[in-house]
Amino acid sequence: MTNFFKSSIQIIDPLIGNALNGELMRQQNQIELIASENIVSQAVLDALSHPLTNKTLEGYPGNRFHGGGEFADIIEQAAIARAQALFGCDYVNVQPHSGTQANQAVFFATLTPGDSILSLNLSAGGHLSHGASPNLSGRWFDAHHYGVDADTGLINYDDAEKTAKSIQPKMLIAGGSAYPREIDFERLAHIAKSVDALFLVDMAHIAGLVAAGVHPSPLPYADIVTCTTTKTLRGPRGGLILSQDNAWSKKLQSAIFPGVQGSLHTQIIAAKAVCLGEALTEEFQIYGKAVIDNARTLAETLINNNISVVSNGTDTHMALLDLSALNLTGQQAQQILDKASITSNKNPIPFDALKPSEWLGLRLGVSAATTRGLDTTDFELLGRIISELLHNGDRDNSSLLERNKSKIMELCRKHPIY
Ligand code: DSN
Repeated sequence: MTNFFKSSIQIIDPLIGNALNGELMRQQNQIELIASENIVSQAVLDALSHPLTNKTLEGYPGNRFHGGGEFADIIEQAAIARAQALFGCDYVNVQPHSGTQANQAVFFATLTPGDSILSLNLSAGGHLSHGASPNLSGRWFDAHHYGVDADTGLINYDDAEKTAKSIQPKMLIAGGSAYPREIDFERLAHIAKSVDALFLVDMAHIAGLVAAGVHPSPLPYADIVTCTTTKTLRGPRGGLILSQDNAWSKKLQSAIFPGVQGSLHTQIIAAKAVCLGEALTEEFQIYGKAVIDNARTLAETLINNNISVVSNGTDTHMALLDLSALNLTGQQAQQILDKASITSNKNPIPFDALKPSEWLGLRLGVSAATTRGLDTTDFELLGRIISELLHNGDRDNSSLLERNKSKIMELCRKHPIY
């Protein structure tokens, strides 16, 4: 007998229940190094699984299209107020379902199809939603890209300026998914201004570092900032749109609703409020500092063990490994680390091939493992394990794999989750 309101998922739907249990055990028993992931608090999980998910609402607090929104209004207003306090900005929209939808709403509010945009090249660490050809942004806009210097791996600001002067974009975009260094937001804002372009910063990966005060904020320089609440901000899947002032507020509000989205994901907005509240604490500042220390330690250990790291280090939560000297593709490296219970992802490196199966990069991020409590000593060990595994990558060496896997299991036991 099942009770619709009480029976657990294991009784109602064992296929999905068992897969969920498997996923929990997978997370507990591996070290997560995918740079876009993190491990949320129990409070964030409580919000995500709350019956608030039943509530349909459109519009904004105090101005909804459906009744019964009084508690959702309290929650959405708290999320907005917390984001305003955290990032020191006037305009906040907490409704975007994802970072990509936040970007789409910004485009919808500020551009016309056919307008030119200028963003960081995908292989230099940019993002699909910034004008990549298979993405809607690449189909609807005349997208151009700036890149990084081949020797340093750092953004080539002179190149960005030259391209901006020649194409006169309507929008200059900074940020992405795999650029491991601080971005000179002031310089890019200056370039945007010089060609009368809007300046959008997508700080999806670094939002938590900005919130913790361990990375410069783009808000004083950008017309509009977007981010996700996952990744370093350590919240649920979803996006935010922010701006230091209210210049674009009316257009951005209607671009999200009714522009590119319909009803809210109310339970996700509650989880966003919780993670933003957590990010306002001193504990989160300590976490942000630990993320930076751990990422530097990981990058330094890899370099000291003869693994090439793009830009020769990191200023953020991630290191991008260049595997070309190791005769490995990113895909092969990802599979080798997987076998030792380390989860990572293949990634292009600057000037890489177009085909994902040929990419020569591996992206490693420390945010999730830092949430687990791993410190610099643990990351030195991880760096040595990863180096040893990658240097021996093409050999079938099961004892090496087992030895390193048991060290990873030991780290997992030392730092349990949930
Ligand atoms: N852009 C993808 C990543 O960085 O992994 C998803 O957020």
